[in-house]
Amino acid sequence: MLNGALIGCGFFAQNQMHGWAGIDGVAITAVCDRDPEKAEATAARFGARAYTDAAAMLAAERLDFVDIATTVGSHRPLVELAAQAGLHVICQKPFAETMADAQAMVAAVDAAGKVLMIHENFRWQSAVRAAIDAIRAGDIGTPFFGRVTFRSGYDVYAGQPYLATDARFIIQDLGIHILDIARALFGDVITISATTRRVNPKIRGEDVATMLLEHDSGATSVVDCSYATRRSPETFPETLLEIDGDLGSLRLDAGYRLVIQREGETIRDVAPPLLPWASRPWHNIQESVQIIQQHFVDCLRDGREPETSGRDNLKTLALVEAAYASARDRSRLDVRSW
Ligand code: NAD
Ligand code: 89V
Repeated sequence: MLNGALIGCGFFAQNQMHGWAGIDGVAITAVCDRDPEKAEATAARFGARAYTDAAAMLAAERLDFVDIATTVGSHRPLVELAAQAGLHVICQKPFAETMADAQAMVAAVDAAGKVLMIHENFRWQSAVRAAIDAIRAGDIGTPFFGRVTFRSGYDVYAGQPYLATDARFIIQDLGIHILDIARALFGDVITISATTRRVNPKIRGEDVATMLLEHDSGATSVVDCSYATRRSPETFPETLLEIDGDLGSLRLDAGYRLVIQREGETIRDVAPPLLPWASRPWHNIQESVQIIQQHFVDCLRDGREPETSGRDNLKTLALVEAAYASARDRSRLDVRSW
């Protein structure tokens, strides 16, 4: 049995607790939030002990890992605390506010000889995964063009008010997921250029971003996201794909429809299941939480580095940083040395 503790009992952590409850061989024995009401409510809901101080919790509990579900500003001190306590760590995206913080966290967990995985779950959504598996299997040959797109008018600010008030919004919150999907599909990136806009006047950061990526593999991808797009049907929170390869093409269309054209055409319904604790339209994301948690546990048991390890995520985070710099300076940036 692996014993874990959750730090941060807010909006998204509830999904993580439900997810863990469905993973065999894992028990989340303690939860912590500096807000005592949130800590106690989550502890009571899921049958764990409640704490308001992470250091006190790590000192009192016998743990194998911590799951950090706080917002980005607290990630570095909490990851370093867990590393000092000799624990494996799974930490929510965005990993860090700066590359220096992210590198320090990777080094701290490495020095402890433990595993650090980033909860970068979009590449683990079952529909997206079906597309990644098809591309990696060579179903359309070698990709030369891709579009990874997420456009929505869904009110994300109601559940996550900080998204309206933080200086950075869509690239750091959502673009990070779809940049990571582009890496999973087409490999590491050589150059990136980006434009950003704020369309909604009531928020502080940018709610639209369009990015152009040149990949090491020779593919070019367009990665675009918007929370200012009124569309019907509303596709939140689906990531849609269009990929052209030298032998065929792949589309992940709205409604979780995967179309692969080679000599003929195959159409698959890749809709995620509605888990008993999940609710539409979030069920796509909610299912991926459990899938990524299972990957974390499998990697711990097998002694493997997770696909979305802290080290791997440095490359996704570099794209976020470079996209902001490119949009600010109207430049195209080589990210190989970031
Ligand atoms: P939230 O503000 O609702 O919850 C964060 C909680 O952490 C708060 O209750 C806060 O009191 C607590 N906290 C902060 N610092 C703490 C500390 N040092 N010790 C103990 N508790 C502390 O935020 P949220 O919307 O749940 O987002 C949390 C993270 O999850 C963010 O990084 C966000 O980007 C991410 N997120 C990921 C997904 C996904 O699909 N991967 C979806 C939504 C949110
Ligand atoms: O997945 C996320 O990071 C969320 C949302 C889907 C709303 O962008 O913040």
